[in-house]
Amino acid sequence: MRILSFTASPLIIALRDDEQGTTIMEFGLIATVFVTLLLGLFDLGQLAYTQSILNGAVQTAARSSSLESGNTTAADNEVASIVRVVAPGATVATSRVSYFDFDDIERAEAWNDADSDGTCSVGENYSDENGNGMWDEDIGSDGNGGASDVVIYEVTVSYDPLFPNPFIPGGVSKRNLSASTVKKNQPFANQPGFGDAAGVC
Ligand SMILES: [Ca+2]
Ligand SMILES: [Ca+2]
Repeated sequence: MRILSFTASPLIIALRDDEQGTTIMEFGLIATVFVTLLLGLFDLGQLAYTQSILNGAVQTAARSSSLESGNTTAADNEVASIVRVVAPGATVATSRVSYFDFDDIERAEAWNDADSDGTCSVGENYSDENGNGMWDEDIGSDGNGGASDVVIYEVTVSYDPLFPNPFIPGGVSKRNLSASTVKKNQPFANQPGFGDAAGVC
């Protein structure tokens, strides 16, 4: 019976014993971890800095908007302009909801909750305090309101990271931030009271 035998060639032996590529392999592994950490730090830095800039810009815009001479469009544009310095190309969205006073924030309009279910059911009477012709679970009105009104100003920001990281889940997706504040408008005129028109849900 013939027994097959295998004898490694000198080339195979040389390749097997060659350790010159070891350093490259090690560098590749370490570099991946290092770059991931570095990108993560830069990304967190941009996130924290943008949030800080956004907070300050929102406060300034809300204060200027609360004045009789306030220009909300200009204030919003200024916020976007400031944010885009640190988050180029960011999408900036703003919203304002006004209330008669602080106690009214997210308050429902008065209604006769006959069935005690916490909402204005069909047939129940309500008082249309904000005058929009319907019952509102939140009495707030969109916009900057008028004299002495309390306004919630909120800004949301979405941007592509300057330091995307393809090595982690979500590392290249958009970053989303928001900031809000509450300010009372300057008492530059008499504040209209609540409406009292009756309605039926
Ligand atoms: Ca009800
Ligand atoms: Ca209403």
